[in-house]
Amino acid sequence: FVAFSATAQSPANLPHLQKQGNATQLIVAGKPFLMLGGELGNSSASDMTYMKPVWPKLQQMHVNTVLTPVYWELLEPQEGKFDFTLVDELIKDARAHQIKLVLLWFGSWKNSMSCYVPDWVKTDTKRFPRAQNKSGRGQEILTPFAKNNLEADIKAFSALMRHIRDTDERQQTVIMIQVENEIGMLPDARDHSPVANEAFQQPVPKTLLHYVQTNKTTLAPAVLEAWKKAGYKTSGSWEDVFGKSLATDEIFIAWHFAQYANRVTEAGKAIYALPMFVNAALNRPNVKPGDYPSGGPLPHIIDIWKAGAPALDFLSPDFYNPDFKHWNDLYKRQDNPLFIPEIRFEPSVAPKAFYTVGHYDGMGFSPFSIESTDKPGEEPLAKSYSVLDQLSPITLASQGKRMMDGFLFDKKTATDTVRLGDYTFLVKHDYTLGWSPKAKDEEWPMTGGLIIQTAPDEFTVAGTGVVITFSSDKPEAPIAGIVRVDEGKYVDGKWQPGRRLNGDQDHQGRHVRIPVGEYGIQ
Ligand code: N0T
Repeated sequence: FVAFSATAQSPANLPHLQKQGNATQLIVAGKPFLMLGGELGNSSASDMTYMKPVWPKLQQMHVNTVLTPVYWELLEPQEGKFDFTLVDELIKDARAHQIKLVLLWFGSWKNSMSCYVPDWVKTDTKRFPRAQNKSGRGQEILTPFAKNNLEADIKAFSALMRHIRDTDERQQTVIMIQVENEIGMLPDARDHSPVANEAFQQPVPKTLLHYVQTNKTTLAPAVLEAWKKAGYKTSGSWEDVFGKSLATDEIFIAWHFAQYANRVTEAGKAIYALPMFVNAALNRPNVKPGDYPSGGPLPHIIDIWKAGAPALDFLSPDFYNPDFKHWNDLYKRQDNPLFIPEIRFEPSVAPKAFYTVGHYDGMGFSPFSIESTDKPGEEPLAKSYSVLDQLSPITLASQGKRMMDGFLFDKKTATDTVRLGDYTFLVKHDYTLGWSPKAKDEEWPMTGGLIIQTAPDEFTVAGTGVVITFSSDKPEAPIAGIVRVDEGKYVDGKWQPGRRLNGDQDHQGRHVRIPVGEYGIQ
């Protein structure tokens, strides 16, 4: 009798996305995983000595996933000669600190520019042509229209994915890949190089025309508007179908960026099929494409990316804008789960992380330049992540099932209602009580949290700076009141109650409250 045991992972065991109700979850090692992330500053991961003191900081903040660039210029310093030293050390150090990795492929484009391409690409503009502006001036941006550019990127990215497969398939420290970084054209709405101009005269591809026709009722605003104005044509050049405007220039370049990213993604997945996504530098209202990076995976043209890059698992927003809810509402769709790969690292990330998990069933959250803090243990984020980490078995089990919601408050938007089970909760910023002297301040710190129904009449609340009252939706119930409130924590998924909160702490049974400055679970 000879026993045989397979060691190789089947693709089903790789990190992958899976639906639960109407939420999409990241599955790692067979279980849903919440990425309590942080993205490194751009240059930190080019020197593992520099990184040494960073790892313990990350652990102190309860970061379980690091988003870190892999730089094409350092991966392939000479054409065809790959150096995996940095990647190997990165993976080794991440493992030693029980941290997962999302690798950001700084390949052809990084914030529009091509600053991470190796010097043999940078200096050979004949072989690796650049995008041009309207007046024919070459940019420090590879054109997406040159086969050589795409092939060189694919070669390098494939080598990377092959190496990760060969060295990490068993342990799966690398769980996801971002393809390129904040793709978008500058300084004009589209590339005006000769190859680009030629492509612009070509008919709009059938795939795209088919997509816009099939999805006519839900089309992204800029696409619909352009197509409508030009009379809903179903064949012809880009200007025939979408009219002559900057919107058309953006649609055109978005399609070609999407196709390029799609080919890179397909090539990588054919070797090692990790989930892959792209991120967007958000635009601002009343700014023209080209003044912001044109044609990135932005909400007003999102369908172009959905049609042009089906190999990508989702598209993500980077937050350096206000209006957190506004943009998240646009990115969270049935065909697009929410993951926030970058957000400016400031105190408000703490309540925003709660809101992302509770309200959007977010797959993860990741402040940018996470290593920049000097007091990691005291960061509001550390307190928020500690709570989210304890709660993750419950939040993950509740996603997509109408058992959980989140809330986010400032002085202007200080109240919200949440319905769960037989109850309606009126949730408010703690300062609406007026009990704190700071309630008189001009500005209030952002606060927020989440609530989960854990049994018909039992709810778990977590967050900071919130106060909650509730009423029953049962027609026969004259009042709804508090039986008991316990604060506590989860240790290895088991609830360990601390104080019984009553009297002043629940206002003699009137409300549930987590004051500003405290981060807790009740
Ligand atoms: C981000 C980061 C990094 C006042 C900026 C944001 C990262 C990239 N780009 O630190 O460069 O690699 O993805 C661009 C948005 C800036 C808006 C500034 C508004």
